[in-house]
Amino acid sequence: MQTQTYRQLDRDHHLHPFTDFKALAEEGSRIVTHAEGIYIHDSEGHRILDAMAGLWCVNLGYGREELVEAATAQLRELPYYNNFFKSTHPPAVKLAEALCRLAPPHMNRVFFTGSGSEANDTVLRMVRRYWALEGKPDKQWVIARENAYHGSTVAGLSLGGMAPMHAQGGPTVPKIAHVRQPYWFGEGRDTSPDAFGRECAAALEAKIQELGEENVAAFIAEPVQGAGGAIIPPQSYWPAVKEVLARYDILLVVDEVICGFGRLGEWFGSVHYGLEPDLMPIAKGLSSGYLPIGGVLVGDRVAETLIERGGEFFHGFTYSGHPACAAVALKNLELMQAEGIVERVRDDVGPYLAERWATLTGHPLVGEARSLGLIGALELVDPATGERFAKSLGAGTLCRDICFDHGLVMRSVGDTMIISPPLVITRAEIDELVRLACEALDETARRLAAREQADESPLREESGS
Ligand code: PXG
Repeated sequence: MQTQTYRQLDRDHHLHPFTDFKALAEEGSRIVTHAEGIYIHDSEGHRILDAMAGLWCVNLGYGREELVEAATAQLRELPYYNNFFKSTHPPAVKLAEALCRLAPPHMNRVFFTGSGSEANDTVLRMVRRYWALEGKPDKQWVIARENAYHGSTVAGLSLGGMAPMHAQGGPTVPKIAHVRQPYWFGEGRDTSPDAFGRECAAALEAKIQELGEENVAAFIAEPVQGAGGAIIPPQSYWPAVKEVLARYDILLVVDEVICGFGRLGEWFGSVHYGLEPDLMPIAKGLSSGYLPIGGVLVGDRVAETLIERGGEFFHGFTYSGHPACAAVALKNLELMQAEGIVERVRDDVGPYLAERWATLTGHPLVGEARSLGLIGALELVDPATGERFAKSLGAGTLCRDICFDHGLVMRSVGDTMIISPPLVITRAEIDELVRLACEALDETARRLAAREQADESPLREESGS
């Protein structure tokens, strides 16, 4: 089928996620046809460096035959069976064991789901159930953070702190509160990063006290906020949060959907930051995105109560631990270990990206370039003032579109440009990524200057009056 035919059918029948349907219908979608390594190809013959690893997930890169074989072999052997009603199957059991071996020592159980959102729905069910079983049924409040992303189901979006999502679809799940995010560049530049990190931790403590410890079930957070804008907290933040949490009896949920499986140079973001979570939702990199699978790793404290005192847990999904998805995830973990992917991110390509990415700080459009492991962000600012552009200029979206035209997928969150490339990216490919990003920034700067000039031109003033 030709590009135009696909575009027409897409426009006529397909409602895309997180999309302005009408605007997309006018612009037409990009049709991605195939991919290999860290590159995707579209139907018009463009080869594009995918610096987002799909949607933060294709960690082993595209075209890994071993994963394809794991899926097909399992589909032939047993394409589906469930884990309900006292049944299970070898891939789910093997994956559960492998995951618990990689997880911190106090995490020895996993509950499988089909996605990260379902994992966070499971989290909400588990923490409230845990406290009810502990004889503290009032402990129901979950404290999350503004601008966090925990998924798009009703529980996921309620835990998340994305204001535009809350504004759509009516009331969110009750008893979820949001506290300040540790976004120094966006919200804390009037003080030092470390002081700001401690202020954010203090805001968590203030919220616990306001709600009353006896009513708070858990605190949930991403180690590094992904969808919110690759927000790497100030160094003081996590140690200060740990100090706060040590003073209260509430559970810690660390959302590892993006940071898990090597993104920060450890198997889990929690390990990087020295956290001891009670629950860790996982998904994405678990299967390198080849098939959909997620889950919740459950620490011994919660697991023992659910097992010993819980009776039946009325929760689960048709595809919890789906055999083909589990087989692919298992193979993905085996390959990651055999190829030393996590160590490579920590000791080689992570530091190399940090070094190369930091050079972009010198670009007039860049107010901050930050990275950790293989996650990174650029904050776009007006070269004239060093401050944010007017929102109406749409600098981030413009830069994203220009990146695509230059053969690079870099995502924009407002005027923050973010990357999260496949973990198999090489040093030479990092050089290419940074070169493409720099070219795109140059072009963005030119186009923004032209837009600003047009805004100030007499013609524009006349038409506006
Ligand atoms: N937690 C975190 C931290 C995530 O990043 C989810 C949960 C939900 O996972 P599922 O599998 O249900 O999507 C996510 C997902 C973006 C973007 O635009 C990010 C995600 C999903 C879709 C878009 O950056 N993250």
